[in-house]
Amino acid sequence: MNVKQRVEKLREQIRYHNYRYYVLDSPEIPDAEYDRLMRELQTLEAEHPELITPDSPTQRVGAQPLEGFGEVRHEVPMLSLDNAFSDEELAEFDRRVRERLEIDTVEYAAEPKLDGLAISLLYEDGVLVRGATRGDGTTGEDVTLNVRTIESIPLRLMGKDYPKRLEVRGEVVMPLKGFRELNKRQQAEGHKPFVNPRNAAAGSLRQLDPKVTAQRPLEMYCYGIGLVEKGELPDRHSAILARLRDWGLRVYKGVTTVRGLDGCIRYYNTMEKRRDSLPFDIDGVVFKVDSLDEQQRLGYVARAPRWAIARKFPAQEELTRVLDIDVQVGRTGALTPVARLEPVFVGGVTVTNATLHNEDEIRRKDVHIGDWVIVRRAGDVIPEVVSVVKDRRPKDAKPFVMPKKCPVCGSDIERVEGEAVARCTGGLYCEAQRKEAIKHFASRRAMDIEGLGDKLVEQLVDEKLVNDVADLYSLDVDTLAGLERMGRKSAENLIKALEDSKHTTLERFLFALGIREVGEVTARALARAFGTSDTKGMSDKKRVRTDIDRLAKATQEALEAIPDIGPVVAGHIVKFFKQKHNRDVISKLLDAGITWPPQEVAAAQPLQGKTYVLTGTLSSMTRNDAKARLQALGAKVAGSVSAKTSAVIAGEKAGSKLAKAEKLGVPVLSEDDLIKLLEQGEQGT
Ligand code: 9MJ
Repeated sequence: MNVKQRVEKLREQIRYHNYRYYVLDSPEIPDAEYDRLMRELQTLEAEHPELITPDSPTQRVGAQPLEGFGEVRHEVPMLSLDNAFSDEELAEFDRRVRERLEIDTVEYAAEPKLDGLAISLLYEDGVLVRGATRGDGTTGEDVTLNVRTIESIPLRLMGKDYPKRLEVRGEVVMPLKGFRELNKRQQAEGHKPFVNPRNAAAGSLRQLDPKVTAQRPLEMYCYGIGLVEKGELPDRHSAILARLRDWGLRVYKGVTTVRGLDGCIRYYNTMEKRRDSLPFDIDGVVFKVDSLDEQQRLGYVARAPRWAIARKFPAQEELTRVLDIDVQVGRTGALTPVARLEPVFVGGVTVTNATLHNEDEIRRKDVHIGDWVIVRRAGDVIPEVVSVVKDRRPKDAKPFVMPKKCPVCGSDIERVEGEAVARCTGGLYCEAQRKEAIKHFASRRAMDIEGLGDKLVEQLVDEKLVNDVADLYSLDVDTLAGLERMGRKSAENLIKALEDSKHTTLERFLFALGIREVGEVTARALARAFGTSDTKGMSDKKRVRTDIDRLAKATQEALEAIPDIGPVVAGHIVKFFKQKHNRDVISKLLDAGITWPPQEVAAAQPLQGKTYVLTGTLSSMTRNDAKARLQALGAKVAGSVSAKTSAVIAGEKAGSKLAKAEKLGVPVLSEDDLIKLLEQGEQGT
């Protein structure tokens, strides 16, 4: 084989592996092997520069920064989409389509509506020759050098039967994980973080220096075509997308076809539920009449096709005004500034408050009282103020000043050097902290006191009926029934729920105490370490006290010796038990009859200290079952591979995690190995 042939062979291999890795998410070879192919190609090209071609995989980044972007006139205009904001509007669209086509049921292609930047790619003889933004639909910007750096965009199409000239259209997006990492980097380097993934994608693609774009985590998903010359394409949109996939372009795997309005509504509902678990932001779904013949008969209006519609999700970002900024005191005394907002419908609910996180965040975002702000509510997360619309700031807008004293109890506020949060030092003297502590104590994963909701806790504290968590157990039906909005039946139920809650477990009890940074996992570790298992005829009452006494007397060193407990948490535990009022409350709780069973003798934990990563599909059990069984043997199960991973367990179709394991030299186990490992551990051998 001569050099030219070897170079071409290498390019073909690298293109194929790029496709496996970036488009299919399913690499065949480890990264190290890929790197070797790439290095060999680079070396040969350096020795024989006359062999370099623009579509060589080595040529993604190379050119000098641009002075400005050139213009691109779209030979076939890049249209936008009409929107439907309700099922009714969607039904209207479907009715219009059916009437014009004079058919009963329409077959639609259904796609997620990606929230990024629309891009057109031009391939000539299968080689990427131009990338352009949508611009105003007629004229866009030439971003060829930048799109070339995006690895999911092939520089050359696969296969042979593509048209001589083919324009592919799609959306360039920044996946959420990459967006968060990029923003962390931006902040660490003193740059302004991006407001959302779409802005980050647009900003990254419109960089004059392609080297910057190359470092940004961008991906392109294709959803259609524009210009086609000299070539045959299928007569259905869904089949064209399948063809794009064959040519090595990335098409989102959730793209499908549905029948009629019912099918559209089902797809919309499914995608809305999945929205928060997708790796990128979507702002709706798109329905397109699948038959190209029918598309043609429907035609266009102004700048949008009559054969497509975007069914938008409720907006996750909206504009509203900050009426005031209050400071809330949390269970651990943490002060959180909260913006009181003019009510606004966002993310499917009416929002009146949004968190501002802490003082530094308010400074960074420069939020004033009276400002117009963008509020975001995504999924079930707490709404937050994203940014301020500065040019709408009213003259009388007031900057926020963090109070010097706790707004609830008047105690001093402390802000530990290097920490973002300021805290009220009042502890349980502070009514706000007390209320939060009681709410936490009663919550489902703690003492699980049914019927003791947040509002009732606040009422009980305000009425001075309950001062600390132990007082809950002195309540009686008559007192409760005397409260506003409380019937006798509810009062009786609550007293019964309080009685029931007395039979708990040590780990729940320790979690319920609300010791700083003691979550359920730490509480379980403490219960394992301090719970009595050998009762030696001890009474239950004595045993329960013994458990607590042992924990209360534990030294910093003894606590740090427990797996998963570090110096900070150990410090919080010691400090908690040093305070007499905490010991008194616990004593009162035990007097009230709170009890738990003896600690079970911990099962052998032969995999203690090991960390596994599961990837691919297992055939004999689900990944969740495998995870639970590994954890029961003391192992940790992590989501990503690092040098500390003990082994990666690879099922069928294992992807990039397997490649990463091989790159880092982490051992890889098969499903059979896993079964052996579990069986040995479970039999205690
Ligand atoms: C997005 N943004 O995901 C279209 N889009 O089709 C999808 N956009 C589109 N299709 C014709 N999936 C014009 C725009």
